[in-house]
Amino acid sequence: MGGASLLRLVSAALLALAAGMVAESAVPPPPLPVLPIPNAAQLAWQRREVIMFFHFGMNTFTDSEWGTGAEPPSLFAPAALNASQWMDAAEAAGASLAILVAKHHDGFCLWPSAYTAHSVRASPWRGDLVRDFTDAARARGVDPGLYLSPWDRHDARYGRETEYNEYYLAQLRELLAGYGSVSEIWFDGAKGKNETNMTYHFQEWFQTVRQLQGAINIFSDAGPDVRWVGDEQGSAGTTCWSTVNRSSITIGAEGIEKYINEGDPRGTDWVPPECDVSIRPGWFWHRNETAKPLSQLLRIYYNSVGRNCVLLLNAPPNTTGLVEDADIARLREFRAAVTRIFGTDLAKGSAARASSERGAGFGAGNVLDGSDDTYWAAATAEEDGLKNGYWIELRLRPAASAARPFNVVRIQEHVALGQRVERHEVYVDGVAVATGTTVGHKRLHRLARPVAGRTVKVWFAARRGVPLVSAVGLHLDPYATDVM
Ligand code: FUL
Repeated sequence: MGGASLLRLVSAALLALAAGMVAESAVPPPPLPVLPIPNAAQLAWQRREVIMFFHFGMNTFTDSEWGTGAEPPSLFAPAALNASQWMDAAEAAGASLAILVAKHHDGFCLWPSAYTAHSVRASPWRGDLVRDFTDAARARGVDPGLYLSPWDRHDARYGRETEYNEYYLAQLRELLAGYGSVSEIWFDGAKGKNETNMTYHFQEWFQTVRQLQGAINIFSDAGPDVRWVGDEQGSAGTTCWSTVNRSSITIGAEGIEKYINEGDPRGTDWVPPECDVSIRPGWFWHRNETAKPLSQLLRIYYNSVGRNCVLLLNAPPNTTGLVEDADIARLREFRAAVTRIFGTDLAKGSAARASSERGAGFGAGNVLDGSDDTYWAAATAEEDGLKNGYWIELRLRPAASAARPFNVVRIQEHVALGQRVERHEVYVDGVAVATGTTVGHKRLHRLARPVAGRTVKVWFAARRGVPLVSAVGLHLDPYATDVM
């Protein structure tokens, strides 16, 4: 055998070996994303699902919701303020992030700001609530967030564009440079009508935030990271896209509510919605108000978390400086109910099959493994020829199906690669039980009554690209009679 033919033989053998190795060990890569997609901080935020809000300040002591700014600091006198006790509320609600209103519209600052005399420094209390709050949160494994009202009814600079924007930015720097890492900053769009008006320099504000805090999520009506959902009832649209065109939203403007409530399937910016709602009628504590009943809090959960949103739940501390025991008990009841409903997945142990599968690592069974990171991916449209459409079917364990009816269907998309589903239908033994449009991070369907069956099929009737589904779960909500 000549040298050249030996070389040919060896290289052919090597090639065959390499081809074999590829066939044995290679898995298909994930499909291309459908843009836009969330960044890491937005993705982590979405998975929190429930976060806490604490409205406490001058209004707590004057029994109001919007202070005038004329309140003397001497009124701020909580006898036993204890931010660590507030974290009992966050813990009870199962929240991993808690946001403090550091300054509301009345302009009174809960930290000793160097730029104004209108702060806790001039009050009988004299502490630093931003310090107490951020320390207490971290000590309990809760990430802190802050709210700094743009609208300020106290400060004389308000209305003088450069001066007030400088003042506001200086305070933003105090908050974001002086208290360690902050996970969310809230820019409220509220502004009184028929009062002094002015232009806020949002671009300067946002860029300053980015400079000071790398992994923070910036909230406003228009993001850039997280958007307002457009109402204060904790209710997203039944169609709810994480995408919008930021340039179509003017912060604080009237008439934007519907657009931000539903999002925009053609939006080029990933700005998922946050549903802010108080567990009491007011944002601030009032003696005669009490917490919403469990049934209402659960309805809010379904209408927010169950519609691709994060729920921001407000629990207002009282004039003593404590969250009322009854409120904490209600939050605990709420979390216990959520755990009771979703802690058991009746789909567990089913056999899953789908219209098509992309290959190893993307099988239908991934929707049952409890992880947001694994998902069923259908074969691409070209491979599948779209002859079957897109569907996934669970065949329930025989013992489970007869004995254990369910009245909640949970569907989750792997949104890390973009939000895709535009329309879907759910069938139990061939009978339609629910239909909807978007899915997103999580879509919860409450059925009119519990059903039992052998098969549950979800049909993805319209979508952008192939659907990527990380979970299909079935649950029994024993509280459903209260909430339908
Ligand atoms: C609104 C404010 O006017 C309310 O007082 C409250 O702070 C709520 C969260 O945002 O725009």
